[in-house]
Amino acid sequence: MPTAAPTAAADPLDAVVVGAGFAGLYQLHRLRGQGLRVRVFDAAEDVGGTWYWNRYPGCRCDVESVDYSYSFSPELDQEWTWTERYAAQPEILAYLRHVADRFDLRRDITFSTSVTAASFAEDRWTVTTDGGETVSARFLIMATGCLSVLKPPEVDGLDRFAGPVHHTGRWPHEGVDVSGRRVAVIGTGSSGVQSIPLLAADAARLTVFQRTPSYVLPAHNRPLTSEEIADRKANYPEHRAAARTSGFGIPRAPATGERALEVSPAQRRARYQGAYDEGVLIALGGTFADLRLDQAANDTVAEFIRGKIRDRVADPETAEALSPRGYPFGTKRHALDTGYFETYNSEHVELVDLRQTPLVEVTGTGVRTTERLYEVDVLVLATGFDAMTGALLAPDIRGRDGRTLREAWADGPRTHLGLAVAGFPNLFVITGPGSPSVLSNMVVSIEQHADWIADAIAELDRRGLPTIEATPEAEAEWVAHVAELADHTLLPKADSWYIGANVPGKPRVFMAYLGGVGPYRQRCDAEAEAGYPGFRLG
Ligand code: NA7
Repeated sequence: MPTAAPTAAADPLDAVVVGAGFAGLYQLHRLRGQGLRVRVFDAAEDVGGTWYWNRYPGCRCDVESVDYSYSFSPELDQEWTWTERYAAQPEILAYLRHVADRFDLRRDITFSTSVTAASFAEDRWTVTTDGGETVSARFLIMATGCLSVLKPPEVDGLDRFAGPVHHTGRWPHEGVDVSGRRVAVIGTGSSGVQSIPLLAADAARLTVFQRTPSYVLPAHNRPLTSEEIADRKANYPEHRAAARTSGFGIPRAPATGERALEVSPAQRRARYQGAYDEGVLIALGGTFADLRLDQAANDTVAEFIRGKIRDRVADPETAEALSPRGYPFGTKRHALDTGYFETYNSEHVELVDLRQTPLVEVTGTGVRTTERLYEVDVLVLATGFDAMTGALLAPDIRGRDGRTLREAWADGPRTHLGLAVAGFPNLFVITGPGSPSVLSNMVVSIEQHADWIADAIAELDRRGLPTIEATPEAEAEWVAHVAELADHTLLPKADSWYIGANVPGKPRVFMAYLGGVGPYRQRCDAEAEAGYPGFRLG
């Protein structure tokens, strides 16, 4: 039975939250807990965000399950039991569905609905959806995820291809049967690295089109033992607390401060080998203090990884083509793999090096490079996302005086603390540009932001104030600080999605805060404790 769409007047919401992934679910739970009326919109048919959409074979998190999970509920920690060291997508989605049910979140979520526009006037946001609905709320909270708007490859003819074309970020729910078929994969970032071994296992022939080889380290994924689970369940509070003050949102022993070139080559190698064997995303980068800072130091770890690729790939030419060169380790997102390099030892798997023979077009029957046409039946695009700003700029968001967010960010994203934007009162961004976000354990960063936002709203309500807005001065200072931290490192050197380089025409601005999760939390807490000096409270 159709229901009447609520009108702005009939539906005096406190907050609209856009997105029902890790961020939106927890934000809803928090705000509801302080008695606010909240409505969440999500384009998907169910909760899950990135874990709803990314269903490609092999999709799994590369932060350990026991770290990549909510910390806000000790009961949830005890009830939920992860089965693998690195949970696969179906298990993470099941976890988020469980969270939605357990905390009765679905009743405030409208699914299959995108927010298309939002404008601020008279202390409220008016939010419009693609369902034609308009709602009004005091606060607009973007929980849209950092990697949710797809980036297709820049190649002509995709629409001419006769067979199925699937982006890894929109994989069909029923799966894709590639058995006996010739499959092409374009892209060798995390999604390519994870899916290629499984696609190869079923396909008759697999052709991988690689533009930039990734630094790839073994995940050493495995089932968790009952002892490990019992131990973690007994120690969750300590572990969660350590995550919150750590550098990446993952508890690790503090770095020693030792520099890579201070030790002998044998000592260096032993240190790298130990980290390589650990199978932890941040272990290798944490072996020496200067790997992110000094090219010569970084060269040593890059060469160590290239040596491992030579060990794992039988054909020397293929090994060389798979070896990352020309950008430092850790400056583009590296990946954890299970059997990635060994896949290229199979007769039916072929690597096409697009640096030697660039893509020309997709035809009705396959993919053409400058060298030849590769005929295939299925085309897989593992070509990534319009990262960090894509989903924030997709709706038409208008702040004070009708100024659009697209105008405000024409030269790159600008935020105060990655949380708020000058000229856009009562708009909050969860894990926005200028916060640790993608350079951290996302769940830890999400919880921190959702808590900070909920506390800020509670403070406004306590003081009876309608609005909170970042000042242009605080924003400018924060933008400069984020850039300065990045410029101190090797990270801006690479053409990565951290800096917008994967999307033609996107401003080249380093978008993540590099000061670390713990110090960043302290900075945000200090802002609140000092009465929000970087904000105007109206
Ligand atoms: P990524 O990491 O952005 O990887 C995309 C890959 O697709 C990467 O190898 C790109 O090469 C390649 N690509 C993109 N456009 C093209 C074109 N036009 N031609 C050829 N190759 C292309 O996305 P993922 O989905 O793998 O991973 C996203 C994140 O998910 C990951 O970082 C983790 O945080 C989890 P390029 O490097 O641009 O030369």
